[in-house]
Order: sequence, then C-alpha cells, then structure tokens
Amino acid sequence: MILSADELAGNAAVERAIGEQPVWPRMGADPGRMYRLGIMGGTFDPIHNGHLVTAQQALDDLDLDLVLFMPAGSPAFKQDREVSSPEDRFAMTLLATADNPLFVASRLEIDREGVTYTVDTLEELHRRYPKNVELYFITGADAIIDIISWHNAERIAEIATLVGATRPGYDLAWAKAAIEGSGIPFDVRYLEVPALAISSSYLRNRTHSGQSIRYLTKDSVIGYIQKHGLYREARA
Ligand code: DND
Repeated sequence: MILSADELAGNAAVERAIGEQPVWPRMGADPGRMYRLGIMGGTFDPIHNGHLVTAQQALDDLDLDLVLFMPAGSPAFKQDREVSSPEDRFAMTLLATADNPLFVASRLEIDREGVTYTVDTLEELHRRYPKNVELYFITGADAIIDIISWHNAERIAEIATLVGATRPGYDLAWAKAAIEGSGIPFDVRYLEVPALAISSSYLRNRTHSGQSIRYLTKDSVIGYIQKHGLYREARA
C-alpha cells in the first residue's frame, strides 16, 4: 500500500505536533499517572518487520503508551559507511509506521545537524516532556553491549531505561555480564522477540541481486524502494 498525500500529511501533522506539544495519548497530561514513551532508534536502511515486531512487543510487554521511531540523521557508528539519505530513511519509516496509531515516526534526529548521538535525543525528550514521562530506549540485544561505548553512556543510564530485545539464538548471559561489568548503572529490561532473524543488510543484498523482499518489510516500504531505485548499486 502506498499512502496518499493526505495520509502522509496527516502523519506529518502528528509528528509536527509531537515536536511542539505532545499529542494523543497526551504524554504526561495527567499528573496523576506515569507515562512510558518508547524510542526505537535505528539507521532504518531500510526499516523491516524485525524493527516493527520488536517495537510492538516492547509496547505490549512493557505497557508503553507510544513508540517514537527515530531514524538517525548521521549514524555515529556508520560514519565510514555508505548510508541512504536521511529523507529516504525517514520516508520509509513514516510509511512503515503510518497504520499504527501508537507508532510515530520522528524527524528529531534527521533535523539535527552533525553526528547523531542518542544521548542528545534522550536529553531533548527528557527536557520536552513533563517529569511523569519515562523514556524507554529500545535496542536489539546485540547493540546493547555497544551502548557501553556510546557517547555519554552515563547520562543515557540516568535518563532512560533500556529495552534489550533478543534476537533468535542470542546468548543473553553475555550481554548481561557486559552491562553489569561496565560499572554504569543501566536499568535494562530484556525482551524475548521470537522469530525474525531479519537485518537491513539482508534486505539490501536481496534487493541488489533482484530477489524479493516481500513479507520481510511492509509493502509500502518495498514500493518506495522500487520507486526510488534504492539498493540497486553494490555497497562498499
Ligand atoms: P543501528 O545502526 O544499529 O540501527 O542503530 C541503533 C541505534 O543506536 C540508533 O538509534 C543509533 O543512533 C544508536 N547509536 C549507535 C551507535 C552510537 C550511538 C548511538 C551513540 O549515541 O554514541 P539498525 O537500523 O540497524 O537497527 C535498529 C535497531 O533494531 C537496533 O537496536 C537493532 O539492534 C535492532 N534490530 C532488531 N531487533 C530485533 N529483530 C531484528 C532486528 N534487526 C535490527 N531482526
């Protein structure tokens, strides 16, 4: 499904509203309760069903109120690699999340100049929302070990809870030991996400070699990839 211009504009309006003032469910509006805001950060080159299923499971299992999908503008750990343009990655993220009212694609990171650091994003959300909004940063369990070496990891631990989603066959004990051994007091909730050993590079490689990526990501994303000729060229 390709969204009409009106549908896209509708989602963009929601996103603009999120930037200025939280929209439904109005995060933090009721001072009598706590709110949980999930943030699914990624390069999303392209976004796929693994990302979507993980976010949905985090939403359900951790009782989140909303998940922001946050494509990185200039991914910190991919400075030496070729990455699709931020606008292409944002458009695919918007298309993939458009039919879920509790998923919102955010421009926060792609509109920020310079290298994208997660701590800056969390700091901004922390400042923007009232104190009764808790931040949950969702990541794959393989990436969670890297968090120790992320920019200002200590501050990330102070302002957000981490959600580590395990991929199939992943040894969780190793991740837990690495986190505990870091000396940084991360609060990590682990999540088992069954199936889906999908990766963005797998989708790129299949597209490059002319194979179908149907059922690995949303049809709307596949339509965008075809229409814009993404991943036709081999990457270094
Ligand atoms: P990736 O490039 O791994 O994203 O970046 C993940 C997040 O880390 C982004 O928000 C980056 O800005 C942030 N980061 C990275 C490095 C340094 C710093 C920050 C810093 O601040 O210093 P991908 O698009 O490849 O994947 C997105 C997420 O989805 C990742 O957490 C990945 O582990 C996870 N994932 C899956 N989860 C479940 N099932 C699957 C998955 N495939 C990817 N099949």
